[in-house]
Amino acid sequence: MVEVRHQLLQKITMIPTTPNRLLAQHEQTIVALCTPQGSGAIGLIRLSGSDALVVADSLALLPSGKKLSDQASHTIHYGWVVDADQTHIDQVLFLLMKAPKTFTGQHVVEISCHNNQFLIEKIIDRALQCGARLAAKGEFTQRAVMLGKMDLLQAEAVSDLIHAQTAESLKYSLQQLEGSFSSWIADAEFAVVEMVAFCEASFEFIDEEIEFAHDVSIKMEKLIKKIEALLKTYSKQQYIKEGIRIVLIGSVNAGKSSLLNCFLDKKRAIVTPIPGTTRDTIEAGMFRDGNFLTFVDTAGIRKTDDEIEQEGIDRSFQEAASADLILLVVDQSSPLSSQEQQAYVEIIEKYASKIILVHNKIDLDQTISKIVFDGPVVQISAKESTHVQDLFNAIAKKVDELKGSDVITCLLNNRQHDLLVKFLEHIKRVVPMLQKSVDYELVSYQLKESLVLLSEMTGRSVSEAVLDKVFQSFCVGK
Ligand SMILES: Nc1nc2c(ncn2[C@@H]2O[C@H](COP(=O)(O)OP(=O)(O)OP(=O)(O)O)[C@@H](O)[C@H]2O)c(=O)[nH]1
Ligand SMILES: [Mg+2]
Repeated sequence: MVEVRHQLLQKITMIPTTPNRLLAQHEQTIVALCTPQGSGAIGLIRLSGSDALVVADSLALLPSGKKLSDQASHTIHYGWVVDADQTHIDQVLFLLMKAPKTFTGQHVVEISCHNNQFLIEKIIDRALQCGARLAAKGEFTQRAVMLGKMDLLQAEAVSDLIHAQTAESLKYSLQQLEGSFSSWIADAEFAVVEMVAFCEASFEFIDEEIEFAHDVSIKMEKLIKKIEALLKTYSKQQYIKEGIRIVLIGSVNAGKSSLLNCFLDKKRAIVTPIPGTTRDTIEAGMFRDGNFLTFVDTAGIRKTDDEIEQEGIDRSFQEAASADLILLVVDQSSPLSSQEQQAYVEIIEKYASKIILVHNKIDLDQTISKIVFDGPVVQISAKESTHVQDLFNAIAKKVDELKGSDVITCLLNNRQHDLLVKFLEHIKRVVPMLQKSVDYELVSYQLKESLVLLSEMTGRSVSEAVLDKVFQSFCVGK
């Protein structure tokens, strides 16, 4: 049986995976600026490819006059980037890293230069003259995947690591870059391969059929539970990854923009006594209590004949629908029209579980309108910034509720989530097949199909279009 499993694993890992166009392309030497554009002390330009050392030799001048490529791998050299006529372009450090122990698996030369836009352009132009071409988005990481330096899950973790918004998401991205999710998938893959092996063996040991079915059922149940547990925490994973979207909704002049400014402690949104001041949504983010909170100010809700304002109000409702939390703001010092009252009631009925009701303008000492709500209610003065801490406490409590107490093993992105859902559907189809008389060939076929989805997850068997899509979200130079 071990033999069968072994053969199967081999068969799976031998799926021809790298599209031909990409294979040809990754031979070429690419160049890009890896550090962000703009002012700063140091800029880092990276070369990678089979001719990276040739390109580097053509543009590098060392004080000793020796060739850069003759130096030992993984060493740093002071020198100059020079023009064809040996004119100095910049004084730099060359980081020489010969294949295969490099990020991409190819020869890599990194040039640490002065961070001046003109210098950087000149150095890159010089590399192009010497035979390199400009790197596409994420092309260095794509090469690392194609040359087996990392799998697609780890490559995605590189991008997540760069864009992580919270300490928690940084922690998960780093773990995933180091292979935590890849080994999670490898375990799932192993469990399926084992099941296939059971099935294939049963072709030969038909007498022991009942026991095989039982063993496969138990393994299957365990695997299904494991996947369901991870998928169940998907929305919580997104709160960690993307942060929490908090939308401020209410009638005109309720004080939504004042509240946004009060949160941010700056005059981000325009505030005036004129009803209908905010026409479009305004977003601003901040870190608070370990979470990244995005506040969204919206156009006040009222009946209007103004086409532009109406468009803004429609957007307010769309924002309410997609929000993680809603701060429903009411000006308690002035009466509400029956239409406004009705709008508040409708929003509460629709989104009660994600609402914090905010009674604003308590500094005015007159309570004319209050909305009844059977959930968290906070009274504040956005203008005078009083009781804002109470509101932050209420938000923190709601965020904790949203996150729940389930343990998270990894942070999935959309692609991984959708593939895992499909994989779960696939293996769940096997469960009824294991009842009564079992057609092992059919079970085995179904299981093998599901393995293809896992190979797509790790990038071992993935289409060119999917690869392009994944690496499109990267920046140039990564
Ligand atoms: N006294 C008092 N006035 C406030 C308070 N909050 C806002 N205001 C005033 O109410 C008016 C409207 O405030 P905004 O923050 O623009 O209200 P809004 O909800 O954004 O209004 P729209 O953009 O028109 O929907 C301004 O004159 C604010 O100064 C408050 O807590 N107390
Ligand atoms: Mg406003």
